[in-house]
Amino acid sequence: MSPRDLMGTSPRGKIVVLLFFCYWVFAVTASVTYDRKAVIIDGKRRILISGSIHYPRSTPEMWPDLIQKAKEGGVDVIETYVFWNGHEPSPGKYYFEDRFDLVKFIKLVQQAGLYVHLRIGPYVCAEWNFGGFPVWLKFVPGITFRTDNEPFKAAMQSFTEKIVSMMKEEKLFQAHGGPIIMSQIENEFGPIEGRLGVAGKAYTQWAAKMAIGLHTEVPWVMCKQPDAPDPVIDTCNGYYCDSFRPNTKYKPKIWTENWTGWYTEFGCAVPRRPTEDLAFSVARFIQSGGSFVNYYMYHGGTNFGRTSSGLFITTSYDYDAPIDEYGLLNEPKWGHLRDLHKAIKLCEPALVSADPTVTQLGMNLEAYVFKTDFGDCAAFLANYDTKSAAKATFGNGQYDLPPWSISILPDCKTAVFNTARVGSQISQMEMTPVDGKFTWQSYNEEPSSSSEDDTLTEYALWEQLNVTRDSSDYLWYMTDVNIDSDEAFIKRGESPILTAMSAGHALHVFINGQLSGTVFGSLKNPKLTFSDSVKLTVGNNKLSLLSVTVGLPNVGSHFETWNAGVLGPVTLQGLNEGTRDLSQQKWSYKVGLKGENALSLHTLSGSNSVEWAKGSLLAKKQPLTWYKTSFSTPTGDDPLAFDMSSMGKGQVWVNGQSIGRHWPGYIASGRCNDCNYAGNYTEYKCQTNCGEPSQRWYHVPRSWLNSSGNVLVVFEEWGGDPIGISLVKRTKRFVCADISDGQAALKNGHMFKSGKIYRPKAHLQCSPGQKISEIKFASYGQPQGTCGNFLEGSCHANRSYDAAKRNCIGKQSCFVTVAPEVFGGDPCPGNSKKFSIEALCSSSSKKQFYQ
Ligand SMILES: *[C@@H]1O[C@H](CO)[C@@H](O)[C@H](O)[C@H]1NC(C)=O
Ligand SMILES: *[C@@H]1O[C@H](CO)[C@@H](O)[C@H](O)[C@H]1NC(C)=O
Ligand SMILES: *[C@@H]1O[C@H](CO)[C@@H](O)[C@H](O)[C@H]1NC(C)=O
Ligand SMILES: *[C@@H]1O[C@H](CO)[C@@H](O)[C@H](O)[C@H]1NC(C)=O
Ligand SMILES: CC(=O)N[C@H]1CO[C@H](CO)[C@@H](O)[C@@H]1O
Repeated sequence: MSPRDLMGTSPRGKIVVLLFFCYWVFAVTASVTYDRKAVIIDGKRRILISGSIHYPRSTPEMWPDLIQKAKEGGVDVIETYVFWNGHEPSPGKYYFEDRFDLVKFIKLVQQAGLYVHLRIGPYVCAEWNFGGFPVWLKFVPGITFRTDNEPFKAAMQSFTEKIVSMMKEEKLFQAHGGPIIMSQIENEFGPIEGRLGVAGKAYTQWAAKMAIGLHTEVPWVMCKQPDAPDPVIDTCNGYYCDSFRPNTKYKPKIWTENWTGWYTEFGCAVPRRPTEDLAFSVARFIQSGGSFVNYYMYHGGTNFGRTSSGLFITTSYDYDAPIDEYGLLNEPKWGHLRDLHKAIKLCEPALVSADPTVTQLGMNLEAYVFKTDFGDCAAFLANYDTKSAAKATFGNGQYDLPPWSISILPDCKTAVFNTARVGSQISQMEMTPVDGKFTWQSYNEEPSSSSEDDTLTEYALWEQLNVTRDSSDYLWYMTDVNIDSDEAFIKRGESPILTAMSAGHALHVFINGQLSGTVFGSLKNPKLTFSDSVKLTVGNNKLSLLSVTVGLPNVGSHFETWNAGVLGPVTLQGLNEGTRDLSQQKWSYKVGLKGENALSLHTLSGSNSVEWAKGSLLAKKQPLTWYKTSFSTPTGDDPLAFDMSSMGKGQVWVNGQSIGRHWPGYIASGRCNDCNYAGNYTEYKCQTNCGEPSQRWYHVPRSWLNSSGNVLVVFEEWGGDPIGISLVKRTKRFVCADISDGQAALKNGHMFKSGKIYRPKAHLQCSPGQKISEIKFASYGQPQGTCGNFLEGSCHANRSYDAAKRNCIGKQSCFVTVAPEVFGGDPCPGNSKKFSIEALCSSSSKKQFYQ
């Protein structure tokens, strides 16, 4: 009996039969199954809203709050990848502590009453170093990644089994009473499979079979995998997934990655995705029969330490997600999606039981109606036009649809939500410097050069990862260059040209301890060539190349072939002999920096083990320099960050914890045009930060700080000036609301109170510890502009300010009901109106000082 035989009965009949089917086939009380409409939990088809939160991208102290904010935002499922290289740093040696405490994370989700989608992978991509693969895997003899290769499959199976058995022991799968309702094996393999031919196909079959054989009793999914074998569900990733169809008629339509924004690369502008377009894409997916949508990311967080990849992916993984990097609500995105989720949930009974009837209501206008025999009816009215608003006639009503928008009618009559009308609060955040100045000390990292007692030497250029095994970003390539006294360039007072070819990602060239030049690549082209004249003197010259990686690549196949570092050739041009090839001469190697490996300057004990220069001896804008200072923690809960804008490139630690790589010296290029939400989104459409550092602020979690005596250590490669570094806190500057009165409001997920539609309310909320000190703007009528630039229109209720001032001044949060009587009457009867308000948030906190 195949699941297909179960189709064609009545909708509710199907669920019962399918459950029964699973029961006797697998002989277990499988409480999570699926059919063509939806995932079925405990016998109920569900519309599920999911959000990605990657546990190592925040701290365990942040987890409960992030999960709670996701829950309040209407999320049912927390989705996370499992990060193999974090959990198995060396073969068979596992780590599940601190930010990698996966069980704790899942249990916190469970305590909040939410489900988990565990995307084990264990290839995860995710802009995570090496796509989540441990680098030691690259050196397993005979390995070929992500294909029908025995050593690879053995390692993948062993880690997958490890995770599944942990989850079983802790009773975390739904069948054992836990929150995990779904798991993923592999990740976006479909696009690669074709290139690998027969072996690719065989690998897909093997991966599915291996996963199914683990008997988790929850469905497995494979994303971007059109040939996912039964019963594995193939799912969609992308900015829009409404036209996606699963590979069989008996699988539900699942969107595993709906990109809420996009990641940032060092050297590139920061992408933002308009809230209206994101909501539109989700409504489109649901109206076309989708039943599970995951926001990638819901909280992006931070690539602490050396976990980012890409290459060149920034330390911030904010992703323009509904919860920002710091754990604060990204408004209006968070609130607008919350309102969308409420509206969708009101439609759930109709959505899970009926298939939509699609009707054209005009040019670019469509109605999707879900109507059951049991009296449920939900409608989605869509306007696909990117320029014109539309008036749609539907049933007995008329509905105003802004361009590129969908209105949701949970009873087929009342429009409770439109994707382009953002009714939730809008916040403008601010990074406020904490008073006081850092007092710096410095330590010079002497450029390394070859010497008699070098242990790592060879008459060849070595591939970088082969030597470092990624234990550090840094590898020194050192050699001697002998120049005879009869060299013509010496007599002519000229300099020969040194050329060094590298597979990436950045390179500093030192001659006799002096920096000769720096080159670096980009995500699109990590390879680089240094080619410049260098000052050489008669006799022995010390040539030292400091090759630097910026995260290992995370996308593709054949990870075993990926290289970094100076692969050569390295040549010297303009000598009497012509060009001298240095590639085959004797090279010495040193892994890591002295301050990193020998001295551990970034740790508390290490930083006390050397004499630091202070006062007038402090290094001034020198390359390869360590800096140290100490500071006290400002009181309060506002998230903290370092403003690194005066620095070039390097790494930052606080109390021995790595905050990540800084690179504000890499200025963002891109096209930062005005952004219109309407029209197909791509990551190039709505960019910010052009001409500024790609990342200026670096998050330091409060849980890493003591109240005083915190040690901040910065390693700077380029010669930035630490005097410009400051500690800042992230607070709200002003908050706005912009609400039309034509739209019904939802209260606790309901549309009506004793038959009457709820009135919309403008809600305002400052950060904890802040109060609303001023109403900068308030207008009920037809105000123009957007938050920060509102203007009164010709229709304006002259008592617009009264209610706002009365309700809000001096409060941390407040609301104003949007109704004519609140503002002294209707200023332009018969016209549609809205209420726009902007309020200033001020904090009364005491001044803080550094020590
Ligand atoms: C890798 O390093 C070893 C020494 O550790 C060396 O013998 C070998 O040639 C290197 N291979 C490459 C490709 O660099
Ligand atoms: C958006 O993209 C889809 C799919 O590529 C295309 O069919 C549609 O015409 C595009 N719409 C607009 C307004 O560009
Ligand atoms: C912070 O406090 C912990 C104990 O709570 C201590 O182990 C650590 O050394 C302190 N860090 C600093 C920089 O003083
Ligand atoms: C509001 O302004 C209108 C037009 O200027 C005026 O007629 C009316 O009296 C004003 N109402 C109040 C309450 O000030
Ligand atoms: C990386 C990737 O797959 N990007 C795709 C995201 O979705 C958009 C629109 O659906 C595609 O154009 C991109 O290629």
